[in-house]
Amino acid sequence: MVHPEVARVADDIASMETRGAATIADAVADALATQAREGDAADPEAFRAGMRTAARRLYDTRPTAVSLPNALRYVLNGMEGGSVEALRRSVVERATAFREDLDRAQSRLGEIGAGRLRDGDTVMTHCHSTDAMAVMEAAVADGKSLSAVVKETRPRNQGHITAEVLADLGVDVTLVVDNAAHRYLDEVDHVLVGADAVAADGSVVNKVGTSGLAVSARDRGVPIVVAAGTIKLDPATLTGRAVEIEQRDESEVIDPETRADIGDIAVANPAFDVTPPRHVDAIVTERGQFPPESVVTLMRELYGEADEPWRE
Ligand code: RUB
Repeated sequence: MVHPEVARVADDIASMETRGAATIADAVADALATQAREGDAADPEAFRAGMRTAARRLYDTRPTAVSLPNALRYVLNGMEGGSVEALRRSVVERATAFREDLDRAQSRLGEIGAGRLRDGDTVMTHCHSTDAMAVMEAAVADGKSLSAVVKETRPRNQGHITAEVLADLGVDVTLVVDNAAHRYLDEVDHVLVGADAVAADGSVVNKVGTSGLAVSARDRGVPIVVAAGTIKLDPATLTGRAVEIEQRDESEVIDPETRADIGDIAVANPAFDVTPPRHVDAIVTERGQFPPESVVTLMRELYGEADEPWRE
């Protein structure tokens, strides 16, 4: 049986109460640990089946952030032991290690990325990325004074979270509507975004609007930096699988009443888009920064085959 806490975590991810690729990964690892610790399995087989069911429940929440299946893989592939007690211990240890690594990776990539920012620089952001925020935080900790032009990021306005985080860090923040981005690019030194997935060819999947921002930034000669820990690398793309782009409910885009007044129209709400490697200057990970075309080497080194242990 899926523990109620696992169901709650899954519901929070689906409703975006819990959101952002790294935060989702952390939440699912913690949920698997809860399933292991508090599940009611009577024997090893039931324990393993319960873990797989819990993992599938978590997997089915949102399709794009690869950190989610990467977290499930890391925890489930470390499940071992001949008794329920041993299995339980292995899952809890593995989930704890995953969450600690995630935390360390974020601090490390922040320090690495901070090296790109100079005192007095202005950064443009899109959406809210904890990896990107780690870069800003590390730069501020280095004593750099920074400004930010923060895109509000329709339809869910995650830019408001970014604005609050950066203001708390002491960054001088200007919030702009998405359509004003091009107008402000002349005044910024870097575009800094996160990623939900990075494909083997170096394409970056992130909040819809990232690819248009990257095209505009290229046009203005502004470097585009993607802060993305290695859990964002999608090993399934090594064999040519495309990253699925989540389509969310149209009510996020338009009020149902207004829509009815307008008449017979279609509404589309893709949550993410794909920025090709030629529009990305650097991908900053905890293992260093890479030109997008070379992440494939790191992907091969860190991930084997993209198995799906929750399906066995
Ligand atoms: C969040 C989003 C973020 C990435 C990276 O989209 O696109 O840029 O997930 O975030 P949503 P992080 O709000 O739809 O989840 O760096 O925190 O992993």
